[in-house]
Amino acid sequence: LPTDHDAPIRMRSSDLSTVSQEERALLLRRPVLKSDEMIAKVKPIVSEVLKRGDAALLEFTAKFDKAQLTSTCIFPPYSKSSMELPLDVKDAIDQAYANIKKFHQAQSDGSTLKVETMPGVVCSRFARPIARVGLYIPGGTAILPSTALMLGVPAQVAGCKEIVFATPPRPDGSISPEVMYVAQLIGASAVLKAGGAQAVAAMAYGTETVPKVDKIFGPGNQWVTAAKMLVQNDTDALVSIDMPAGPSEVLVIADYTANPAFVAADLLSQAEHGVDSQVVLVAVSLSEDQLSAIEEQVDKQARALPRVDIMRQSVAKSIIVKASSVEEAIGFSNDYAPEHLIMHLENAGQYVKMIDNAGSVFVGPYTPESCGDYASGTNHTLPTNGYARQFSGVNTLSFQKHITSQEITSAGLKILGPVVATLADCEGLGAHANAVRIRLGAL
Ligand code: HSO
Ligand code: ZN
Repeated sequence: LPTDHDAPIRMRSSDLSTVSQEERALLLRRPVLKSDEMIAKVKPIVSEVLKRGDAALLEFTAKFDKAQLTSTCIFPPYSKSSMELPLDVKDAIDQAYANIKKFHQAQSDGSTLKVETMPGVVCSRFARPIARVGLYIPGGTAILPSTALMLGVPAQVAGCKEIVFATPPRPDGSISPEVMYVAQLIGASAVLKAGGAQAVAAMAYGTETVPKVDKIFGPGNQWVTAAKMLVQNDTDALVSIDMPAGPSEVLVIADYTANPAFVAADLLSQAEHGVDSQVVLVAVSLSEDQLSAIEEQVDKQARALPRVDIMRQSVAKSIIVKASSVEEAIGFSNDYAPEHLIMHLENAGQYVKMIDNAGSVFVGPYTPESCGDYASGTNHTLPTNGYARQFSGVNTLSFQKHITSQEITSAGLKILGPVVATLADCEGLGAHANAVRIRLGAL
């Protein structure tokens, strides 16, 4: 479609004080994802990889990524030439790695939880790494070595034994040096040169050369997301996934203290991700002048940025919601459950306790989302599409599972046994009751 380059790059406005319940519900909605249709489309790709392994994988890579490969994976030791980078980029990756590692190490659950529920009845719980994980690193319109860090670091910190990266190769068959450098930093055991549904299938089932994994992580386009959903439901694959993924989104709450240029910059940093990015500004009692200042900045900054054509489309689908108090704004945000929430508010920190639903929160004028996207330490793989209501972002515990354990002494069984026998009788499960009584009889 031809775009009108003179048309202003601007968002639509609504006012919470005048919208009906139905209109408010529409403001909270994301564009519908047709997951059934997509699952039907990826099914043949997934079955081909399951049936024909490497041969199918290489054919799909030739077809979709235009890369003619002779092997599916790169295994360590990775060559120095595959990760050659300018020194400033290397240093920046190293600093991001250190910060992300520090924050994710602090989340690691190394201790054993132990509780004596009755005298002689000790219950405990401890974490173990998921042995083999597959990390999908999108290619597409931007290379995302930051996603390699966000998935790779917690996998490494959690102690996963096998960490497989998957990322679409460039047409010459190579992988970006940034991604290779991160693979080396986090100790990835293989880099699968494939993308899309075919990469997900290869990791879910394994092929002659691609290691099978136990859990698949990472954002991706609709094909990747649908393939993840499909393999998760296949008991033969015996694989789980991190979370349902949808287009990236940000909700910015701004009051009269907000710097219009900062607000606009934050909105655009999310809008540049893709034409389907969701950007919402909740304006708290802003005057018309203050609102126009933000709108002018959106238009002006967007025109000067390299991905203006993407932003033109995503901004056009985005909304400004007028609220008359911070409480009303946060109430709307909690109902929207944004992936990212940025608070340009006077004393923003005092409102964090009111946030019930959000993937990650950015507090105050000097905390751009970009810092969390790359290098402050928090993870950028976060729940979208309203799933922040029930999902956490990727974190160290996403790469571990918990095992419970119990040890009961004979004294413990004397007091707990009768309780269990009664309940087992109640359910008519005599063998359960017997397993207790046979011991009580021996005591
Ligand atoms: N904002 C994106 C993550 C990202 N940003 C990667 C830049 N690179 C989704 O949370
Ligand atoms: Zn981003």
